[in-house]
Amino acid sequence: MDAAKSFQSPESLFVVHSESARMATETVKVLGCWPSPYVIRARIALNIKSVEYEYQEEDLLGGNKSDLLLKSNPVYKKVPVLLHADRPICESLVIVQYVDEVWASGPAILPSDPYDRAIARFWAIYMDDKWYPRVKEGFFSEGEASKIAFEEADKGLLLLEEAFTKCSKGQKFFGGERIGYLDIALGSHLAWIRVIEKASNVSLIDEAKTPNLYKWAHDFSADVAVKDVLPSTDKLYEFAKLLISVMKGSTPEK
Ligand SMILES: N[C@@H](CCC(=O)N[C@@H](CS)C(=O)NCC(=O)O)C(=O)O
Repeated sequence: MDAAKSFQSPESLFVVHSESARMATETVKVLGCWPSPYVIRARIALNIKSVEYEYQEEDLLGGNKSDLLLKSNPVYKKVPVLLHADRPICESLVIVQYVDEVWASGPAILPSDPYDRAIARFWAIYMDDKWYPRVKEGFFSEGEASKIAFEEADKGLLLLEEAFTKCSKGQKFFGGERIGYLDIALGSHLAWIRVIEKASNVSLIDEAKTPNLYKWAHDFSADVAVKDVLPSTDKLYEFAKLLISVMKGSTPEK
């Protein structure tokens, strides 16, 4: 390698460091919707880093997205959006990684080892692309379609139980002794999982079938960075009834 090219003067290092320090103090705003597991991810990441932020609730059910949301996420028009120094960052997992990098001096969210980081990203994509869609399908469909979807979701949980054993290396969380990237990716769904278990009379994260995930779910929900942003089962259950009635165009059952 050309030594002259790789050399960074002490002055330029100072400029780089002071720029990232300045960014860490810029204003932070989250556009969200409280029942959204994806919004919960962004909020947990900010809580882990003790970042203060303004929160703006979007009325998604009423179909009233703010101009700021439409302008900030013109591609998907979805929450969450993180506005940092008025610049938008979209997609929950991208936001979690961004928060980890900008507030790097706080507790690490992604694993430090590149291989562990790659594995964590792999399972997070699996959860979003494969596993959670089956859970949702089980909930929103009926009869045989619902049964098959829940069976697939169950198989996915067995894979995630195995992934937990490997990633946690005998510790409390996927990320070790503290909540990390995969904890946030899966844990953000816990409130909906409990509601779906109650409404559909199924057992997903089950003490007998997935004992490690069962214990993990308890520890995760009780964590200080999580407990105030994860909605209660009762509150979310009421919302789920409303959501279904809006989807069916009817009045919610009491
Ligand atoms: N892949 C996105 C999913 C975000 C998402 O689906 N957000 C939903 C709320 S849970 C939303 O904004 N829906 C509004 C819409 O679809 O118009 C992420 O991880 O951020």
